[in-house]
Amino acid sequence: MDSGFDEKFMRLALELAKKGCGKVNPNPLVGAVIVKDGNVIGSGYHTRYGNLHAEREAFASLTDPGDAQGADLYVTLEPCCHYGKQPPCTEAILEHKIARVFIGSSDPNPLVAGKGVKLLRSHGIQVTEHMLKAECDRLNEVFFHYMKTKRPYVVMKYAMTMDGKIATASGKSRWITGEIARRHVHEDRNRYMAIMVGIQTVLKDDPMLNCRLEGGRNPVRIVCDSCLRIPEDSQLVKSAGEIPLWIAAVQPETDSGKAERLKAAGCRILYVDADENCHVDLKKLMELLGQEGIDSILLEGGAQLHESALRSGIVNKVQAYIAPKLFGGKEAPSPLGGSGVDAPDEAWLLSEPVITGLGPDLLLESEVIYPCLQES
Ligand code: AOF
Ligand code: ZN
Repeated sequence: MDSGFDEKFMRLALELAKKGCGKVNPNPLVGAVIVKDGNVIGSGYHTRYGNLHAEREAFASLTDPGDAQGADLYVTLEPCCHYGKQPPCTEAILEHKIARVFIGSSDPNPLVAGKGVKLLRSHGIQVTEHMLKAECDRLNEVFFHYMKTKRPYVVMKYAMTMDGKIATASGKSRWITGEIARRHVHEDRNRYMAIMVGIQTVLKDDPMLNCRLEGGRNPVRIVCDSCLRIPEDSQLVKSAGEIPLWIAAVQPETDSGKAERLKAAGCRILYVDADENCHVDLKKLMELLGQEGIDSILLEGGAQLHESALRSGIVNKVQAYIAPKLFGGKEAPSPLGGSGVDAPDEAWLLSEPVITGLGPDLLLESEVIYPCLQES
């Protein structure tokens, strides 16, 4: 069998894995395909946190469980070999007498981490690792980061014109990109567990920050609001009973009663230490959110918070949506505020971007490659 043929089945497993987007966090997205004599005889994916793993879903889809004997299994992540919410997938693979296993990514979970592969090999199963590894790894960048650091994977997102403006000089920003790009943002609001903005964005735009995809999941909404300035009649507070709203603030010296009123409205207040500028210390906030089980955050502005986030080393990926338009205007804002860097050689460096066309607009995605303080 040539390798192009094998990759076709791994690609199918990848497509299946993506169906778990927004439902499996903080678990990985995993897809599995069972192939015999060149035909797909079973397939499955991890559908929801706590549910069956992809491999067992694939076995459950077989017409006759005996059909898997001597078959090949393509799975996007190394099969687990431990008891968690689910029993080990390696056991199911052995029980079904699979002959060969093709794997995309290795599982960084210390309970697995190579032990799954070893166990399969020790039972005479032929294992091929790293098939379409780059694609499989990219699919689970959140899981890998969270498993390693116990802090959320942060994606900094903004939409700008080709002259680098995120709003006009008078502050209007609806809309910069077209419908297809905006739909992509909602797919990400479904995919990432939380969305975070600064208080300035709330005061200026009064956003809802929900996911408007049919069947989509609303992210936990987080506002960085050191002094608890959030208006009690804002859309965010008014909807806090239905969609989680967490406010990250610095504990005030005197209690004005606002915190109690916000809590009564359904908000959750997370008190975090202040940084040297008396703002919420973002690194500490990430630690806290990681402990709360938040594996990923879509950071949607504004410019001030973006720059602070980069400066504190918490940003993993940048998503720049670029619309073929020009706004002009000396006072029109750009995606990063603050004081920025002084010299070009002090720039925050990004990896070579992955470019996606979204109708008339472009999406550029790059990893931040400064020494990531979170991982040190
Ligand atoms: C797989 N296939 O589909 C998934 C895997 O608590 P549990 O039992 O769901 O275990 C979660 C861990 O199992 C998770 O951290 C990761 O290491 C692995 N997830 N493994 O072989 C799957 N979802
Ligand atoms: Zn498993």
